[in-house]
Amino acid sequence: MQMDNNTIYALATPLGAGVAVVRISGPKSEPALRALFSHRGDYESHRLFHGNVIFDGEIIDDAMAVLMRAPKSYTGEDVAEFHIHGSPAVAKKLLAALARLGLRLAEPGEFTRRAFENGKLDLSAAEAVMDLVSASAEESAKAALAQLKGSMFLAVTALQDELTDAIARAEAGIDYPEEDWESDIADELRPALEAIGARLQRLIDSGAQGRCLREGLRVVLCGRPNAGKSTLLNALVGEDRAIVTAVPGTTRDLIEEQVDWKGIPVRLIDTAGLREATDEVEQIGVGRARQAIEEADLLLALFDSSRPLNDEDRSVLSAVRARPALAVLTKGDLPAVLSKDELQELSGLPAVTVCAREEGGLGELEEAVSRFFESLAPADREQVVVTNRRHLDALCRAKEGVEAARAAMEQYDLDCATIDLRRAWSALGQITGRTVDSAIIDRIFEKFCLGK
Ligand SMILES: Nc1nc2c(ncn2[C@@H]2O[C@H](COP(=O)(O)OP(=O)(O)OP(=O)(O)O)[C@@H](O)[C@H]2O)c(=O)[nH]1
Ligand SMILES: [Mg+2]
Repeated sequence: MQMDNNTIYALATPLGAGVAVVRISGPKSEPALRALFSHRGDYESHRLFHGNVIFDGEIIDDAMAVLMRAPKSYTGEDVAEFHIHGSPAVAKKLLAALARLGLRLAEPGEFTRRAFENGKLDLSAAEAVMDLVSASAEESAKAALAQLKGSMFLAVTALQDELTDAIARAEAGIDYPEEDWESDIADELRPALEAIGARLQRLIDSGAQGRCLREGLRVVLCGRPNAGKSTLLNALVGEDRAIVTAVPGTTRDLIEEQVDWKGIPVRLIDTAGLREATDEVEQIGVGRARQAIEEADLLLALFDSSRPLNDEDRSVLSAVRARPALAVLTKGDLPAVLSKDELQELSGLPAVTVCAREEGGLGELEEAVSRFFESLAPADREQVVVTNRRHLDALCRAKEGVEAARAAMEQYDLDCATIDLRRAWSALGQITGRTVDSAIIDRIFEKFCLGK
């Protein structure tokens, strides 16, 4: 076979798994398959054949192989796959054989890039492939899969189409500046732009849950020294992660552990007890705790049920005021001085009682956290959830453009409004790939791993 730079190959599975898949895409896929696989005769498309992988007279492996003819394949080109045993030695031999046949090792993301270029995937779906490959928890994977199926693409393409209409109408007003036209057009466009702005806002709002799916829900444990924060963290992660002592002010640094609750990725963060610290190390620790409280998605404010509420507790209450928070009564095994009703009354927060030492109430706490997470979801179940930061940025820029256009419209300034609407349109193009410049596309595919 001749050198062929257009046919690429790569190992598509991680090394060391039970089965390894070597994927080939391009015009020489079938000749390469025939050169290396023992099956003779016809390769019916999309059918798995059993046989030997042979190169230079040596049987490399007993394997399965499949040919997927263009255009019904992942990349839209002819694609062949070898499903071989997972030994690194076998995979290495097969990859070396493909190189000897003159095929080229794929660059990271090159298969998915070809799929995009051949119209098999839109840009948001291509990015979803990457999110799906790296998703750690079930809910994150589900959101990526929905995006892969194109729901994001459809929603944003529809918005782009409506903006195209609006731009065309506004331009008509500029081209035929007869009397009163401009105000007629502005009146006509006002409700359309308001609706587009509202839909953009809904997508942006869904980003709160989307970001939590991508990066994990940041749940910060805070409270006065000795409230039982570190004990609770240890009980929730099921190991002795943080030091626990009876000395108030034990924890100084932030301690973070990731858990998976009902498919939601949760980042639990233990902090130093909040008080007026005198020693320098503790002061730094309290500063970090306050910073973590600022950045939390959800606060768990801990109160010792066996002690009366003191000034430190009251300053904890003011630190969590107006933030998303749950009150947690700790040390449920000790005689209670502070009751749940009293705490709910004082804090205005829903409260949960736990006994971390005996692992009591932990299920109820997990329930409360996952209910909070659900509350971040858009009310409409059909609504697309934005999980990708780049998409969120683009949506925010589009929203700004639409708002600027609405303001310009109020001044009957159709020139400015058109420029703003075009800006909004291009921002959305960065999600759908319509008008995306190639620099952006390069940046997206670079982040892919090999074989995808
Ligand atoms: N009886 C009982 N004691 C507990 C429980 N949880 C924590 N304690 C005790 O309370 C003390 C303080 O617990 P920690 O978990 O270190 O408290 P903390 O909030 O992390 O304290 P700092 O790191 O100092 O801010 C320790 O002596 C724990 O053993 C509980 O559920 N029951
Ligand atoms: Mg602690």
